[in-house]
Amino acid sequence: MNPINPNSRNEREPYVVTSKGHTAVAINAAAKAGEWIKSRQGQVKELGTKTSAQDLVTEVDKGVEQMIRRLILTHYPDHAILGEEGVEPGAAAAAAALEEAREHEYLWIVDPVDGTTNFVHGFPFYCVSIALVVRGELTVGVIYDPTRDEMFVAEKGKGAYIHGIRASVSTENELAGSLLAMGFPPDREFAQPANMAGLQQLLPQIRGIRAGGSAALHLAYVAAGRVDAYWEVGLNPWDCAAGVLLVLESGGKVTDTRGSAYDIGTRHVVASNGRIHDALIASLKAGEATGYQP
Ligand code: 2AM
Ligand code: CA
Repeated sequence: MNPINPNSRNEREPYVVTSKGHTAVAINAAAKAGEWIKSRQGQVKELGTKTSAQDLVTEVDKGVEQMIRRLILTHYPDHAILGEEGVEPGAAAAAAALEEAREHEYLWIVDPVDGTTNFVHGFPFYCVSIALVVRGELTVGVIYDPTRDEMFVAEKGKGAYIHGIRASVSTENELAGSLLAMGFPPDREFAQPANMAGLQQLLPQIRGIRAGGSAALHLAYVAAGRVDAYWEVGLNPWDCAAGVLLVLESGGKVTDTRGSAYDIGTRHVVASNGRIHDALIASLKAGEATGYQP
């Protein structure tokens, strides 16, 4: 701020656009990022791995995260951003980064490409996920699927929308009639056995199961009523933050796999239409598939 005249901008200070709301900024960033990702499908040049051969990263993930960061900081230079590609791989590094990030009043949580494996293989099920946490509370969640050109938007207390049309969770009451989604993060030591145990336990009780490879998009599908519930053990904050708000604002329920309240640090997540939530958790517990010590 110029100390002599607070209204005259110091030439060295960056110009800050302040006229757009948080949600508009998130939508704009997700749309731009999504278009760019889609244009690069099938053209990955630098395929890298993180913790294992299953844990992929590409130049697109990194480039898109930079693009989203720049777009957000253009509007809100003092906000904090927690992005997948800015954090070292592994649960411990993610937890440490989140603890540091929690200090900030305005925290954006960004996954530039959720479903990187799909993106690399040309399997069209991946998305951009952007959430805003204000003083610890999820307030905006935007997920954009560039393949289907679907923009899922939720604002705290204002509902969830797909291209402006109100989204709501399904009305299924029974596991027997439910289509569920789940997934397998690349960690084979801890997450894979837990998720396999859940699959083994639930598959015989339900109508069908899908493991599409994008936690964020599966959460958006719960919000849209396309699947009745979703669970996964071993997630990071950027995989779920935006999707969790979408589910809550479309009338669903989100907890950890034991039924405790969701927090942005929760790694073992259950999201549902609310009606089958308790049955799903009881089943995961019975199958020792919660990812927590019994
Ligand atoms: P990603 O594509 O953004 O990496 C698979 O069901 C889910 O696990 C995807 O949402 C995938 O997100 C996520 N995932 C991939 N690597 C992960 C990791 N190391 N830890 C936690 N989740 C991960
Ligand atoms: Ca990602």
